[in-house]
Amino acid sequence: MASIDTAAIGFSIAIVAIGVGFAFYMSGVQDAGPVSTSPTMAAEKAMAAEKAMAAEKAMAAEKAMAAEKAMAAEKAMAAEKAMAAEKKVGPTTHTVDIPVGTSVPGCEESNECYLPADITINAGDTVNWINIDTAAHTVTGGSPADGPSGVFDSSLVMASAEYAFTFNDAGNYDYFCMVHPWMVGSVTVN
Ligand SMILES: [Cu+2]
Repeated sequence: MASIDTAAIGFSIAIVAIGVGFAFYMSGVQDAGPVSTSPTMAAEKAMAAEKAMAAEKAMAAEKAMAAEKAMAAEKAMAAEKAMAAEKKVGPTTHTVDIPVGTSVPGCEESNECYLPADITINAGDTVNWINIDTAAHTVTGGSPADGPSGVFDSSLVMASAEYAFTFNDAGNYDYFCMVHPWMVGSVTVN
């Protein structure tokens, strides 16, 4: 009989234990209610952090681009300065060829009796004519119609010979070949 009592007591204790456990479980579920909002807050925080990082990254990228732009601009300015410095280096010599075959008419049709036939230079620059033809030619200031201007005249430039003249005054200088009057050219001095 005593064993049945023990079993009954044990059963009762077990039921009470389950009841208490259930109560605890319910309170836990109820407690979980307000806590359940924290995951959304955490997600919001994570999103905000991501946004902040993205903004930082964008700013860093912008800064890098601005720095690159500034460097490119500096380089361009330096290049321009170098070019300006080169220009200021002083008088230069320009080459004009007297082409092969100009002793017979034809070159005037394409304005190639001197190459280049028209050249623009700065005051103080020199033009050096090189006769690469087999015939002799002249580089004579003026025009076939008006004759020599007297400003410059190479007289006969033999095959493979050269003639140079320095133009110190601005202006437009026509010239021609006294041997072959179809040969004309011009020098524009700025
Ligand atoms: Cu000639």
